Parts: sequence; C-alpha cells; structure tokens
Amino acid sequence: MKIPHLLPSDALLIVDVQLDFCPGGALPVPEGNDVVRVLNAWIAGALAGGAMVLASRDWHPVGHPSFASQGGPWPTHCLQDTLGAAFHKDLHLPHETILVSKGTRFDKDQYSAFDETGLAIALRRKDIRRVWIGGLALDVCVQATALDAVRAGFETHVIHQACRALSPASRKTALGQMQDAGVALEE
Ligand code: VGL
Ligand code: ZN
Repeated sequence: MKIPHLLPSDALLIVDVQLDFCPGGALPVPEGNDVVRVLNAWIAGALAGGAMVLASRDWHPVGHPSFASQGGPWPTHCLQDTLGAAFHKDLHLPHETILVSKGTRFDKDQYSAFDETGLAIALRRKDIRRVWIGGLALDVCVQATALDAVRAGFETHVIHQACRALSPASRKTALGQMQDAGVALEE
C-alpha cells in the first residue's frame, strides 16, 4: 500500500465506516469491513504528516424519511446511539478525530458529509487544500461527499482501495461521474 506524504493542509475524511454498513449489519456493503485495514494505514500517514482526520457517520433519528417504513429506499439503519451506528471497532480513529454527523434531519436525507453540516467551513478554517476520502458506500455517501468536496473547491481524492460499493453496476456509474467532475482516483 503506497500512501502519499500528507501535510497539515490535507484532510483524511473517513465516510460512514459503521457496523450497519459492514457484513452482518442492517444495510451491509459487500466486503465493507475490508476498508478498515486500508484506512488504518491512511490514518497513520495522516498522523505522521500532521493532517486533519475526520469521520462522518450516518446518524438517523427513529422514523427517518430514508427508511422503508416511511416510504424511503433503505431498511432502518444507523439509528442514533445504537450498536449499528457505531464505528467499526478495529478502525483506529485518533482521539482528535473530528466527527461529522449527518442524516439527522427529520425532513430529508443527507448523503454527503458536506450537506448542510458546515463541513466546508470547518476545513477552510484549518486551511485545508486537499481532501482524501475513503469509506462506505462508494456509490452512495462517498460519491455524494466527493462531488460536494469538488464543488466546495477542494482538491479531491477518492482512495479506491479504501472504499466498497453497494452494487457493481452503481459502482461503475459512480466512478465515472466522480472522474467527470474532477475527482482524482487514488489506487
Ligand atoms: C448510506 C445508504 C443510506 C451510505 C447511508 O453511507 O453510503 N447509504 N444511508
Ligand atoms: Zn442512511
């Protein structure tokens, strides 16, 4: 695994590496747990280089509009303060990790960690220039987050090895759309 030299102007943004998105969870992403080993190496690189580490989490209230029980597309998942919403236990998040909770609204879903969270402002305050993204699911929240990062003006890299998708077909579409938008794909 080759990790670039990270700097204080870099941010590692880990998207939704939560138990419900791993095998055995409520909305499992195939091989979702395989991203943990890769991300741990990136976390070590971020710490060595003084880069910022952030972790987003899907953090839904009971009766969230994205749930099938409410007419939404997904099974109930990532309920606030439940085990399924916890980060994977083997993910070595440093204690200074900045958490970004999303999907908390009662009226609509937020796939992107930038969607009405103020994240772009938090990154600009730290003079972040480049954002490195990995996590779950590549074809849902990673994609939405990466597209918003580009729109917000950050040099945006998606760490391919550190992501898994819900389905092969939408994975392909997501990779194409991200590349067209100017996202750099990092092996
Ligand atoms: C996600 C589906 C529903 C994700 C979140 O984190 O990719 N996918 N909620
Ligand atoms: Zn969700």
